[in-house]
Amino acid sequence: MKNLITLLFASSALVTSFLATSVTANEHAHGGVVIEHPWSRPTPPGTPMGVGYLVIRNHSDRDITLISASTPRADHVSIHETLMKDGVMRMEPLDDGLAISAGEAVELKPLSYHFMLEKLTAPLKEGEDIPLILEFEGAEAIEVELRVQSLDADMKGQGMDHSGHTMDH
Ligand SMILES: [Cu+2]
Repeated sequence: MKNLITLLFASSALVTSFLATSVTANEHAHGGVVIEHPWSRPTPPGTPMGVGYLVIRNHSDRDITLISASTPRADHVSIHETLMKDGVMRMEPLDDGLAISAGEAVELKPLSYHFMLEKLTAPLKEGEDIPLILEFEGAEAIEVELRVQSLDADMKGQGMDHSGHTMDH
C-alpha cells in the first residue's frame, strides 16, 4: 500500500511538472486565440484600483481587437498603455482597443499595456484567482482568471533574490 501511494505521488508530481511546461491550468485556447499567464498584484486595503496582465496570442488567420474586459470584482475595467511623455510616465486609455494582428502576440505587462481594474469591490489578495472576461472584435469572448501574485513571487521568478547580499558596496 505504501509503495502504491509513493508511486501515485511520484506519477502525479511528474504529470504536474509536465503540465507546467506545456499547458497550464490558466492557459486558455479559443478558436486560435490563446491567453497565457493571466496575473495581477495584491492591493493594499483602501486602494481602489488593481492591475491585470496577460499575453494574447492570435494564432488565427485574421486580425482581432481586444475591445473591453470585465470582472465581478471591479466596477469597470479599462485597457491602458503606459507611455513616457516629456520624461513623465503616464497612462492613457486605449479607446479603440488593442489590436493583435493575425499570427502576432501582444503582452500586457508592467510599464506597458495593462488592464486597470477600477473601483474594486474588495482588495485583491495574494493567491486569489480573479475572473476576467475578455471581449474581442473578430474573436469570441474568453474568460480567464488572473492569479494574484506578490511582488516577492515575481522577483523570485526572475532570479532576483538579493537576500544573501550585503549593502556595503
Ligand atoms: Cu493604468
